[in-house]
Amino acid sequence: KPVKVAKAKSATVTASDAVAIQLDKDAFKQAVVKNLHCTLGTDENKANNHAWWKATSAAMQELVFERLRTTQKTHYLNDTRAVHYFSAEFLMGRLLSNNMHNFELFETAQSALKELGVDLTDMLEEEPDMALGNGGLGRLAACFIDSLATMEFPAIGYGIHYEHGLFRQEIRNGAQIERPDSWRDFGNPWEICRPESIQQISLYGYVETKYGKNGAIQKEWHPGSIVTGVPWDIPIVGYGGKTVNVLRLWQSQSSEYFNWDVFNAGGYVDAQRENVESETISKVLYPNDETDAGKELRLIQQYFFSACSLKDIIRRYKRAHGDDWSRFSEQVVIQLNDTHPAIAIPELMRILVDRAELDWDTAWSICTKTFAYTNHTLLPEALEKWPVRMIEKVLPRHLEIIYEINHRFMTEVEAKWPGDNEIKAKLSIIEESNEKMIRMGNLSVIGSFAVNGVAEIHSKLVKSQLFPEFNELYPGKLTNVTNGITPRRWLKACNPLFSQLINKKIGDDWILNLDKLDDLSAFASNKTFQNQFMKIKQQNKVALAEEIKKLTDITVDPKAIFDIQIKRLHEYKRQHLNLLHILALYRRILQDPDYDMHPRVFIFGAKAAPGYALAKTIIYAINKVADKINNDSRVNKKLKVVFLPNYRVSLAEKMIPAADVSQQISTAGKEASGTGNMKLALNGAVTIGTLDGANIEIAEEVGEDNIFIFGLTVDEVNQRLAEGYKPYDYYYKNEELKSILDWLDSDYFTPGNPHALSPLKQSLLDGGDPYLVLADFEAYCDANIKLDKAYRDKSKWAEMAILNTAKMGKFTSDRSIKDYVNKIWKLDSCGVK
Ligand code: F58
Repeated sequence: KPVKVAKAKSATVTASDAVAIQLDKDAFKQAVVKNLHCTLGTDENKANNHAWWKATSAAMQELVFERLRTTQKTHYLNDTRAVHYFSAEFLMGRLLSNNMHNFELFETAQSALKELGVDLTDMLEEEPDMALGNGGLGRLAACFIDSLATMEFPAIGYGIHYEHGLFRQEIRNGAQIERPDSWRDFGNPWEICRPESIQQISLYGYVETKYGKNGAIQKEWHPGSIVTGVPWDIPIVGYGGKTVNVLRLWQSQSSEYFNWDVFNAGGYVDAQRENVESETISKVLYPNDETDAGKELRLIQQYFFSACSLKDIIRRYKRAHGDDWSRFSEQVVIQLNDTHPAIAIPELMRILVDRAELDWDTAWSICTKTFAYTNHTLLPEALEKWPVRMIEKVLPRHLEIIYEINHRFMTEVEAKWPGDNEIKAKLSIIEESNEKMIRMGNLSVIGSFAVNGVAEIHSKLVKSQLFPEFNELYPGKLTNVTNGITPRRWLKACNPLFSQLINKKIGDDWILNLDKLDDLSAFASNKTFQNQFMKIKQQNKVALAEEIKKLTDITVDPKAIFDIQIKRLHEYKRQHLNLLHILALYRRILQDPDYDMHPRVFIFGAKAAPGYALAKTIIYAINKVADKINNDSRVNKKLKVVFLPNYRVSLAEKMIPAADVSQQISTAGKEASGTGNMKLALNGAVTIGTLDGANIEIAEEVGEDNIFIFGLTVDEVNQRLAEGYKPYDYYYKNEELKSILDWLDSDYFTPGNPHALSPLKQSLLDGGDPYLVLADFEAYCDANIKLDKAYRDKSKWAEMAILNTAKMGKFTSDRSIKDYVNKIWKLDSCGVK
């Protein structure tokens, strides 16, 4: 029997009538069972949760693909301008429950499956996370494509179909162990392979200079190898189920005909090796955050997906416009998510100049109207540079083009600052260091029509510290778009109890218009509402306590404050500042068993880059301190420490709804924006944080009474460093701090293994404490005392927490996308009937 599909009215979308496709419970049951039988070849008696998950996904897929087809047809017929979001990372998490929520079918599915004897929540655990990203940058891309589809903007995400996503983290004896992530081992129901759209790209080889008819110089690249890119499409369901856009991820494959010369010449083994190498390109995601790996394979990954995506875009453009390039930049805007896809700039120049035979100026004009670039970091070690020698080897023609771009740009600089070689050296795409390097940031600024930072303060620093001369040269090019998060995943889906309470109180318009949450402000001091809110928080905490027990065997009291720090492990994010404060509390309770504090559970989730030794030491330290504290009956009624292994999107969804406190304690000026800060506040956690990244805007929204701000500001940090910061001063001045650091250095936490944690102390003292942990320690402890006091007043705390949720309207990714659309992309939405 065919699935019953009914279309709803398509007037102005509000949350309650946004349902484009409705399936009743019986139709849903039928669809699932049909797929169990016909797609999986099993039946109700034999099916385990995994089979049910696949059958349910397949049932959903029928709806999703139908809308995908309609969306693509509509976009094609309307020949719409579209944004192409180029990102080396898309941290999607799980898709089934998200797609059910966005089709407004979650409750239907839940009751349908219940009647089939299946618990939906348990079944959803079968889906592996699609962890094709490291952290904030990759998750931002995932939130953005959700908002783009929800607001019905023509958009396509382009990235890499990694065989292995971010490593799975195990904790053994307190230390991080990396295990491969194999998210596709048992098949992925959400991807469709599109062999009809395969692309081929070139690598290596040499460039031949030729002379054309009227003596014009022509360049011909003779590649050394050719790699095939196979596209996999993941449907991106907008809320309301009307528009379903696509995320297109490229998988590398060796080409049938590449290296036949080698083969024929008898080099069979070499030929095989090259085959293996081309398949290696999309094998694994580099697990570094905020450092640049500088590896040839990473450069090839970047070129591989950028070049495949450009070819795909051009194929589509030509279908509608033939060889008329004049409308290209009207139809196509490409957003570069950081510099990782920046090699697309010289690649488009190559296609326009060498292939389409446009003159340089025309080509450059098209190029610089097509690209826009988002910067996500100011950390010098994260700003990408590639050795000239490496680009010359891998992409010889691109190096020539980069030199030409730079040569012409230097003429502009000379015109603006005649004779100023210092500025030239600073702005040049080529860094004249020992080993000559290509600066991808400079290339991106020069080749784009817009450059944005990701929070107000960050964009200000991009303009004043990172690219001040560019800002002078191109007034108005540098701008801000503050990050955001999708409220569908990060409130509606992950916190059902709270979202239902909100719906009851103020209706469900907030799902598409997050500013509506402000209507909750009127109830923030209402005792009944406070009690309802606190009861739900408590239920969420009980659920997380059970998860903690299951994952770590640690028992925690849900009545304690749940204090959460979840993010990549990095010195600038200062998990070790949190740890020092925990040690201070431990010591205070040991010295005074009646030390007055509300019981508190400190919960961490964090992965460290495998090669980042100090980050791994910090994880080890947290786990070792946790072991001691959790097993010390003198303190463990008041204090517990939990490190949850393998932090990822699906774990975040369980932790965030249960948080009382959100730790956002980076050194001012270092965290570009942060987005976890927004997710936690949206779910009613109160932030303790520095004036850094989006914390500043969060503080503006919630008001200073509803957030615990502490520590040095950006200017104060710079001043301290300029004066010559001496961490030893703090060590000798603060007796508590000194004792704690010495304690860490003893073998108290690592019995039989003294000095295992010494590198930590070392980095904070002799290492110069580059992120000013010691300078902020005292202010942090004071802020924590205030927080602890505030928590004791239950009603006051509930009011603060509710106001945090109420004031998060600004931080929906729908608003970020509207900002991109208005400031940069200039797109029209395209309603899909
Ligand atoms: C993050 N960057 C920023 N990079 O650190 C964070 O403040 C911001 O909120 C977020 O981007 C979104 O704008 C980030 O996640 C990476 O993971 C890169 C991966 C590839 C290597 C370089 C870092």
